[in-house]
Amino acid sequence: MHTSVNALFGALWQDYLKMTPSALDIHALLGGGRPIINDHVAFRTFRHPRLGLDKLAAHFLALGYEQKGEYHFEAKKLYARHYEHPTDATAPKVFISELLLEQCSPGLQRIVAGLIDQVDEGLPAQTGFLYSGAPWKVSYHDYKTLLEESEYAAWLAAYGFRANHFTVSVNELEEYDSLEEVNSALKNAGFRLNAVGGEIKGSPEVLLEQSSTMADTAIVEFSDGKAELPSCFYEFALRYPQPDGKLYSGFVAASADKIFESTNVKG
Ligand code: OOG
Ligand code: NI
Repeated sequence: MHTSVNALFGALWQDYLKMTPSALDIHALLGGGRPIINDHVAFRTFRHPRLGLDKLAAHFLALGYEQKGEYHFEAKKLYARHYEHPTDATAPKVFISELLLEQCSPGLQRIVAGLIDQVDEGLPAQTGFLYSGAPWKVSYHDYKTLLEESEYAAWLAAYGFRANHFTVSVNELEEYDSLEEVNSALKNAGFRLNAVGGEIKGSPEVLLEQSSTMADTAIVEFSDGKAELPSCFYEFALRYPQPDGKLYSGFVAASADKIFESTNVKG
């Protein structure tokens, strides 16, 4: 386990940069040379005793994070929770989701069982697991079969365990006051935004507005060849104050449902 929040997020960031080279351009564009504060990062996994959400969360609980909200995505067959650090205000929030395998087809379950069989029981607790990528070999054929049923399952089979996005805290940006301005700057610089359900997900009424780029691409090595696929993306979040004056710190399931689509192959 990592000994500090900084060490863990530093390592997550280095892996994420390899998958998302545009992240540095986005920092330069939005930060104007100043450091960017990240609101949260997100991870994906399969629900399974050996490597479900709890196995990933253990790394954050060990660093003092606390479990907060939970979220259900019926159509995508996902369950998620978010975690916050109670005292370290600079520690990004963490959003972890898992695919509910028991609700998926026998064919998908069979392919995923073949992946999970390749994972040693002790692996998910090891330091570095959260940025280790795919701990299994998968064929392009199986990847395509997963893709027909679940973009999420296919992405996870190809990319495994790593931050699938970091999220700029728009509240902390000095030169931008609204998510519209951030989106315009991104589009003028040539970035493609996730437009599923509109470029801005959420509203001041739900205390959270979010947008995201469509993922960069990377070359994935399958057991039977290589393919260029969507990798990881950058998200932008603007939070609004609650009645008690504190910024809302949760997530909004209806918005998250669309953010997941930032790694879609089609679109
Ligand atoms: C997570 C999508 C949800 C948010 O901020 O609502 C999300 C994912 O793509 O794994 O990040
Ligand atoms: Ni997010």
